[in-house]
Amino acid sequence: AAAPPPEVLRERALAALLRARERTSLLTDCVDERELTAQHSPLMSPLVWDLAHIGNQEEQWLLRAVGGHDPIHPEIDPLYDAFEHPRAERPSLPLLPPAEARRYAAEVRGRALDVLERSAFRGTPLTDAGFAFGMIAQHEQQHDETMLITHQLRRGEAALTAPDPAPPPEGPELPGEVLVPAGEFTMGTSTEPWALDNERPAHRVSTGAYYLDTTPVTNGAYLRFLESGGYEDPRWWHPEGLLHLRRQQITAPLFWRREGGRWLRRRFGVTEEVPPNEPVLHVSWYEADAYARWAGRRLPTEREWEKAARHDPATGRSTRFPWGDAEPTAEHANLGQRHLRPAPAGSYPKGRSPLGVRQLIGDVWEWTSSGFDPYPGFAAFPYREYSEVFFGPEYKVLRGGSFAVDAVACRGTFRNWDYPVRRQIFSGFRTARDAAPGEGIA
Ligand code: AVJ
Ligand code: FE
Repeated sequence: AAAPPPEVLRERALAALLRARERTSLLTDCVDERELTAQHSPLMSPLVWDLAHIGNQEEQWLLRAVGGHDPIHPEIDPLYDAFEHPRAERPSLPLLPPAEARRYAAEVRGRALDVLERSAFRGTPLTDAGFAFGMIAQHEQQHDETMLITHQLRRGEAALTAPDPAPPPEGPELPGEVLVPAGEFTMGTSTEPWALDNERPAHRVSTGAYYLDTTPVTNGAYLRFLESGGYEDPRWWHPEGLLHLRRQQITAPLFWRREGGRWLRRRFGVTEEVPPNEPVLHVSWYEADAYARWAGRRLPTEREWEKAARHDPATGRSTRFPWGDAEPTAEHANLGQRHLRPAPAGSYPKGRSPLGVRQLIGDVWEWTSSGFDPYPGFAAFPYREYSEVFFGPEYKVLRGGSFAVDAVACRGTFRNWDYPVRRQIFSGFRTARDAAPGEGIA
């Protein structure tokens, strides 16, 4: 397909950058200076670090690399280099105070929009199709998700609110699982203009026939595992998961507690009863893996997840999203912090895959059984520290995005990764099982 004309690319890049900044402002304007500079959890940076880091990345890529500008404040680069200082140390660094961090990010943005105005969107891999602008919009949105995690971890009254998602449409009960036939499909992409390096290149892979849950696993289902003694039974747990569980005295998903015979959870400063029909949230890979084993099932591989999300059996093509190639709308998926929670299981019928799998995009990041590996033919671009330095089995891949991620940083090929113990992230899962011999063979 021919690249869209420059005015379309410019419009697209501008909209993505503006939307990201609107969200960043919302996340950083709703708390006071003390809260911006405080460390709400050793797992997270102070919000004011994310803010200036967003500006610093934008300066490095849009102003220096694309625009050829000299550095504005070269001396602050090391402060905002995620590899120089672990998150727990960041509050003790001489960070820009809130007003200066805001001013810096705004100054960079002003100049970046001038670079965008003059860009021809071709000539170098960074500028082709506006890649660098798309990458920076995605980077900011990823940090907006990170900042939302910080909001979830912070104590005190709610600083953010959003309307709840609509209840799922009435209709016949959905089948619990969907059969995905055996065979090849195209995984990854060589054509998605703003796909990041780890999503590339497109390559053919094959799977056996398997069953995949129609929706993510719900709180209600997870509670049956928990209440049947699932956390005490070593049969269900990966040995390292069991050790971690005992050391950390983990007995339920993060933010849950039991009170007066009811399960409650804290969500953005409000305590509420755990809703049974909503996808389970804030579980580690170990918890997801244990649930699946208890249920007589397993986590899907990354390949199985992507095949369910992209393979159209009617055409043999891989689409950008489960519903086709069109950009997500509010009718397709729960994305972009429009709601501050996952939507009930069975929501978004317009977002279903050709085989009928629901809610693959948005709601909760879905753990897969796979480690984070490069695709055959992978080339780091534009910097090794985005993906390459993380490749290996110690990270597990998550797919599909959550309610907290914007559409610009979410698609059928998008890959996220984290340690298997992590659960402050907006993580959930669905389960799979092999089909019986003869099932799902064309
Ligand atoms: C892809 C979500 C794992 O937050 O560490 C942000 C994204 N990379 N800045 C992260 C990222 C550089 C990354 N994850
Ligand atoms: Fe970053």
